[in-house]
Amino acid sequence: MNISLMRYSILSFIIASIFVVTLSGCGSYGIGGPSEVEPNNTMNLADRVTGFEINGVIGMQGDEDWFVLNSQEGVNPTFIIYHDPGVDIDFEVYNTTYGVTQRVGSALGTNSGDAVRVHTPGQAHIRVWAHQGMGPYRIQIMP
Ligand SMILES: [Ca+2]
Ligand SMILES: [Ca+2]
Repeated sequence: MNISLMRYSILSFIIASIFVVTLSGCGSYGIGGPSEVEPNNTMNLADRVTGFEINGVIGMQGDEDWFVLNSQEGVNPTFIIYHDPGVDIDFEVYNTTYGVTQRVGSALGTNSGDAVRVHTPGQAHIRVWAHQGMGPYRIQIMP
């Protein structure tokens, strides 16, 4: 590779990198996982989940992911979260009955495999965030 070609390659790489960083930082929401469409950082923007698994990504510092369930969880579901070691991703569950929203449980431990069993007679929402680090996570829903 001659010098000018190398310069061109390096320049292209830098421009491409800036482009990717700009895109992923767009609106400060970060990239999403298969179960989510960013932005979903508030309860009003929650992504609807109809299955029994949520696959998301805490894509950047401050990313928060909200999901609304479709009643597939039943009234006494257990939620288990899995994530990479060295990353601390937490979640909490909210129940809304007759327009009143209450937090009914949270998994604030540091380990992958943290679980919580809750009572959700109404509409269930899940809020996910990172206490430390960032990366992908999976939440299993067990009715
Ligand atoms: Ca996300
Ligand atoms: Ca988000």
